Amino acid sequence: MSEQTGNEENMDKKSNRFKILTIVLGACLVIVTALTVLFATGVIKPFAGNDGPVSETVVTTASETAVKETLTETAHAETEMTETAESESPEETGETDGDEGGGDSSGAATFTVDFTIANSWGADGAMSYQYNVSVRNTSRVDINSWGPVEVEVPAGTSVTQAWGCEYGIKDNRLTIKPADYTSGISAGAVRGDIGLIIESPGKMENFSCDGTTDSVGTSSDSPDGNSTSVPSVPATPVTPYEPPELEAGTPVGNHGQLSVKGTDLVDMNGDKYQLKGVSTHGIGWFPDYVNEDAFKTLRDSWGANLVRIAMYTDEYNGYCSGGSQDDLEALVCKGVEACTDLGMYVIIDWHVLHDLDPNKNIESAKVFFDRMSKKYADNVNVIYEICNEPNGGTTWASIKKYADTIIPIIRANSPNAVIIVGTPTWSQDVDQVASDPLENRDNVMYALHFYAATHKDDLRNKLTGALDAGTPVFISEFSICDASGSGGVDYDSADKWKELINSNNLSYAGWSLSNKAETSALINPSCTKLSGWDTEDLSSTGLWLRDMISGK
Ligand code: IDC
Repeated sequence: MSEQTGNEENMDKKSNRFKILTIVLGACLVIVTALTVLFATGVIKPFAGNDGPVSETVVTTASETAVKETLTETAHAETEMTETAESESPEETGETDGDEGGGDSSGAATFTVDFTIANSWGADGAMSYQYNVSVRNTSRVDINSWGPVEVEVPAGTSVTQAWGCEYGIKDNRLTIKPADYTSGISAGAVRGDIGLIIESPGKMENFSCDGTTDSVGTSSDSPDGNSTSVPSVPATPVTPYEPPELEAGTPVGNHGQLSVKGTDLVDMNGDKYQLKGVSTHGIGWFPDYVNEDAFKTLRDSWGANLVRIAMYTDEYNGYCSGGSQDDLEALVCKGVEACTDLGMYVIIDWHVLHDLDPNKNIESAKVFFDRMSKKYADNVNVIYEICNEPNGGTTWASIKKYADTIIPIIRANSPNAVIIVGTPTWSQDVDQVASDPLENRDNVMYALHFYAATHKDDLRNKLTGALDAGTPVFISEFSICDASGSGGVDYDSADKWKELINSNNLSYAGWSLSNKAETSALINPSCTKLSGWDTEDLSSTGLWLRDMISGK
């Protein structure tokens, strides 16, 4: 092959390469032109404009400062939040922890606080928002505290109620930190019994923020160590109730704040005092008997100084089984306030029965007792019965755990209130208390319930033994028929109980203020009067109880 031929071949190769390059460049030009046209016509959007996932990522992973900035916007309006997220600079997202869900086993741990609107009411310019707050421990270590966290809120925002947290508002910044009982969260768990009701002139949305804490280690979490339930709570905020002046001559006017001394209930002068009264039936079943005239009849013609308001938690649209929490709570309050007007003592009874173990609905109980003890903090006549009748094998240890959670919640608001704690086996095992006392036992009494036709010497002996061992007992529910609430009356056993109760000055409430066709109902089934009952209106049980209360 000649040199010439060789050169020609080289020339050909070069010319081929040139052609390929031209084709490639031409193709690129076509693609670029096409893309330009598509962008210009809006058929394709740049990535930063693709909202949704981008804004979510920023909200949950940005640094605390960046999140606060974002929250300023989210608290106002959703659309503004998206804008903020879109314009987030790489530097800000670059501050991201980078150890998602990891925390740091030697130092700070991470958590996320979600504020979710559960309810809202009011009118434009003055809306109330009920936020359920849940805190997720996003680290791999238990945390002992998760606050304070701070978010910016519209000017003029105020908090009307809070549970499970403490709050402050200053310069449009809302700060929340945990209440003692919500502070500990196990690694990876969610704490959900926290909430706020916020009143705001601006529109509020759901929002979240992240935080870190150095307080790591052993968690003081709820009994299961892994609280994940977010209970619903009544929508309306709690307004503290201002009780009227105590009227001299009424039971509360004469005896004031009660307390527990040894095994005795004593009045404000330290003198032994016996409460004698009646329990409503479940207020969800028989709401109409919760009325002031009914209680006045009990006070004036029976000599009662006590009413127990029984609110079932599990049965028949109970507080924790689908009943309207607003309506049930309103009925409890109606009953408490009727008693207050009449100068009578009143028990708020969290009527655990089919739910067996009070820990089953402990999250709702925390909210309920926090609300009630806040509302009635200034009432000297309110007594809290925190679990009617644990049963189904619920142990005293389990009840203790529950009581040692609920009692401090009540004490934080109403430090002196008398509290009644249920005992195992439908509130019969008062004998187990003395050897294994509660941590929080000041002004606490223990429930013993009996149904005279079923419970006889065995239970009477148990009661005597408990008193001898120094256990203060309150007979917060009983009747003289069998334990079903029906069957025949056993007058012989009933009289023995009466003697035992009175000789020990024990306080009691008889079941139940209703006209249900069952032996324990105090009103005859044919009587539809809701107050002012005469002798002929009362059942055999009603007549017997009226005699007992009036001292016959
Ligand atoms: C009963 C009522 C009855 C109702 C039932 C619901 O009398 O009308 O249908 O509850 O479970 C208790 C309980 C109390 C019971 C009562 C009678 O505290 O709620 O009321 N009883 O069974 N303990 C022992 C007996």
